[in-house]
Formats: sequence, C-alpha cells, structure tokens
Amino acid sequence: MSFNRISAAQAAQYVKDGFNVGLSGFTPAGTPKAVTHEIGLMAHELHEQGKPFQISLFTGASTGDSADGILSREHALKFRAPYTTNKDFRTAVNAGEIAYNDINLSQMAQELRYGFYGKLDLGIIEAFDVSDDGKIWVTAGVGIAPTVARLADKLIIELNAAHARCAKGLHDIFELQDPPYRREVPVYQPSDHCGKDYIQVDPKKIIGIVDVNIPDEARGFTAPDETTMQIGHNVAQFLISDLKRGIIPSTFLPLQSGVGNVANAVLGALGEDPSVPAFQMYTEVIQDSVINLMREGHCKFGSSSSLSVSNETLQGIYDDMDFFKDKLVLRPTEISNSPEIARRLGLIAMNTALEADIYGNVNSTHVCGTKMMNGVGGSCDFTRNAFISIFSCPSTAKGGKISAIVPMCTHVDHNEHSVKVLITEQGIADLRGKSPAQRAKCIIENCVHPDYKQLMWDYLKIAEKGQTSHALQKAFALHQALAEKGDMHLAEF
Ligand code: 0RQ
Repeated sequence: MSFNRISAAQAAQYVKDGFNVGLSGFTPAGTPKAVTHEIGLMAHELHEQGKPFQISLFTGASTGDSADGILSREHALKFRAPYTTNKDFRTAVNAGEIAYNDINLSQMAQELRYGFYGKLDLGIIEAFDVSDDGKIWVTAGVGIAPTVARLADKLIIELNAAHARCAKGLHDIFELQDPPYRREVPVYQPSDHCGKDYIQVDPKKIIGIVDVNIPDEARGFTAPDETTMQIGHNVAQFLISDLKRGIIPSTFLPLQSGVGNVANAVLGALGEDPSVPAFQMYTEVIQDSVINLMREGHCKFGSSSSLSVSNETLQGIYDDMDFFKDKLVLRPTEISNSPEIARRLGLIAMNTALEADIYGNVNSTHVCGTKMMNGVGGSCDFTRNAFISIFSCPSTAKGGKISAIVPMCTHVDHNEHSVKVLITEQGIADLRGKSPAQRAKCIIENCVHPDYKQLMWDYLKIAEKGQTSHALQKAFALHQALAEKGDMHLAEF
C-alpha cells in the first residue's frame, strides 16, 4: 500500500474543534513536531475569524514548544494529560485556562483504553520508518504510542529523517491487556524484551505521511553546582552504606531516576563515586548523564521510555549504535513505569521534591499548594513500588528565601507511607522503621538548612501532641510569610 504524502499544514486540516488527539513520545523525545505546530497556526487563524477551536491532548509525558508551547499560546488546548514542563502551558494552567489532569504516567494508556476520556479521534506518531503493511518504528521516545496507534480512528505519521539512523531492535513494544484478561509482564531483568520492535496497525488507518527533518526539542540542564553535587554525594553515600550493611544485595539493584537538574547531578555523582558498583537502570527517561556513564562503564544497561538527551548526545548514540544496541531498550510507558515490574525488580527510586514536610510527605508539583510546576510524571509509579524510595532536593530555594522542609506540605504527591529516605545537601534522613515523631527529629537534624532549623524545633514544641503532632493554626506560617514578605524567615511562630 502506498501512503498519501501530505504537508504538515494539510495534516492539521484533519483536526477539528473538540477532537481528542493522542501523540507518540515521552518528553520532547519521540513527540511529533510539525503537525502540532501547524495545528497551533490553524487555531490562530480560526480564532481570528471568531471560530471556536480547542482540542484535548494526550501524550506519554511532556512535549516541546511545538506542541504544548504553541497550543497553549494559541488557546487551542481545552484539556491536557498527563505531564508537562512547558512554561506557557504552566502559565495557562495556573490562570485556569486549561483543564489539566496530572495523572500517573503508567496509567495514561490504560485510562484511554478504559474509555475514561471518550474516543480518540486522531493519533500523530513520529516514526523513523513505516512499512506498507502498517508496521511503525517510533523514534527516541515511545510513551503511549502503541495505544494511540491502536485506538485512534485515524493516524498521521511524521516520518522524521533526523532519526533515520535510529536502530531497528532498539524498541520493545508490548501493550497490556485490560482486566479481566491482564497477565504478568514477562520482564524479569531490565534488559528483557517481551514484545516487538515496531507497532502494528491496520495501514488503512494511516491517512497521511508527513516527511520532516526536525531535531528533538531537547531541554538543557543547569550544570551541577556545589549544592546539587553534595546532594549527589549524599545519595551515593547512602547507597554505599546500605550495600555494606547487606540491605542492598551485593549485585546491586536497578536505579530509577526522575528528571531535572537535581536528578541529572545525582546520576553524575553516582557515576563518579568508585564505591558505587556499575549499575543498571529501569527508568522512564535516560538523560545525558546516563549516556556518559554508559560510555565510561558505570552504567551497564538502561531501560526507558525515552532518550531525553541533547541532540548532540542523540546523534552520538546513533553514530555508535553497535556499542549502544545491547545497552538500551525503549518501551511504552506502561511497561517502563509498570508498578508490577518496579516491585519485582526492586528498584531504587530517586525522585525530586519541591518541598517535604518534617514527617516525610513530599510535594513535587504545587508551588505553595496552588501553582502547578510540572506534574507528578512517573514519580508515583516508582515511589510507591520501589525497594527503596529516595527523595532529594536542595534544603532551600530562591536564594534561601524558601525552606524546602516545612512543617506541613501544602500539597502531597508522595506520602509518609512511601517516602523512605529524604536527602538534601545538609545530609541524609533515613526514615525507614521510624514513627512520625522519630521521622520529624531525623529530618530536622539531618536535612533542614541551619537558617530554618530552630524554627522547626520550635514548631514541634507548640504542636499539639498526637501520632502526628501539628499546630494546625501555624502549619503554614512559613508559606504565609513567603506570600506576605517574599521570605520564609520568621522571627517566631
Ligand atoms: O525554579 O529555576 O525559577 O529558580 O523550582 O528547581 O532545583 O532546578 O530542580 O530541575 O530538579 O526540578 C520537582 C520541579 C525539581 C522536578 C522539580 C524552584 C526552583 C527552580 C526547579 P527557578 P531545581 P529540578 C520524572 C518524575 C516532578 C516529579 C518527578 C519535577 C525550579 O524534578 O518536575 O520527579 N518533578 N517526576 O527555584 C518554590 C519551592 C521550590 C521552588 C524549588 N519549595 N518553592 N519554588 N523551586 N523548590 C518526570 C517524568 O515523568 C518525565
């Protein structure tokens, strides 16, 4: 079957007001770019003519400016799930303009299949190859692509020549059956493959192929600084101590790592520490630091939903495919983030907090409880199910005006029942086997910045005694001070 070759602008014309649209990819990696950009331009024109145009958008994780960015600026998004990092999207969400459902990434594909969002009108998939009989080879990120490809009424393929050298065999595509027919996912080691390296669709669904040559819209990271390097060093120390105590088996356990500046620095520090054994990763994003660790022999294998790396690093991988082919696998998010597999493999989960409270509850998403930062991403998928769940963050933010450790979190993404270790540049709070009162002492002693330490001890003194002691009238006094004078420093409670 020969497919219809169309331009991105022609492809955008298929998208109608009120459509549910699904995209391939995970982070900007593997996410289509040309058609979504044209949908944004089309929305602009339609709105100028006074015509309504808004869509609901479903993805694996965040996208780049050519999807979330332009669509937010053009007021073309009615609804969005699950994770985003785009600044303009954030502004629109926090202004109440877009309905945003920040769900766990492992659940996005199945919630679409379960019918929670209605039918999927159109899927747009970025691929590096497509065969006449409907085999689609996706690029550097998979996300929910297999489910989008199967459920969508119609499909548009962005055939991206920038990924022409992406290797066949790099992907492991496996879609879960829905209850009551679901079976276990046969992944017993990070490197196990359980599916095919392509997505199979009925070729009649493909209404057009858009030929493009566009690099990924990779996000840059701030270079590690003294604080993030110290956090990384503390994480390494904690893992080595657990290894020595025999808690972590001598063969070590696979690591999961979130995204961001802190996560990138932590991985770098782990690689530099000679006492940390060469490790495997079972995670959702592979960042630049992991590729460097692979080249140096510190990371032996990486299973992920995307290669969320700089374009230079990605081209380096494509150039060196003989080296990387047996060290990487890219999977759909419901497999990379599968709670079942996280439990079975015994992952060491390492994610980042915006703020944590003295009892070990963690807020990763809402600044001061109201403003969305990015979203939970896959952090809940892993945290709840890992062998050990570690959260790290600098002890202060915004030049010391904000204490990341507070009496009570203004929003809770990860609760005290799942968070096992909290680490800042100040030190390590091992919360395992501790009561709330013991955890509070441990966190204040080890993780709080010296500027805020006395305040936390004072809070405990005025707290009403209970299983979890609190002074409810004062629990958000630091946040209130921040709102009123731009600084959490309080003279007293
Ligand atoms: O803002 O750059 O304007 O100063 O938050 O903070 O320290 O650069 O840290 O890049 O690692 O991001 C939690 C957002 C951390 C990220 C979060 C401000 C701070 C700065 C970023 P500025 P840093 P990072 C993977 C799994 C989601 C959950 C997750 C994230 C900005 O890691 O989105 O891990 N996690 N998902 O100044 C106000 C505070 C603050 C604060 C920091 N307490 N109050 N602002 N900041 N603490 C994701 C996927 O699934 C793909």
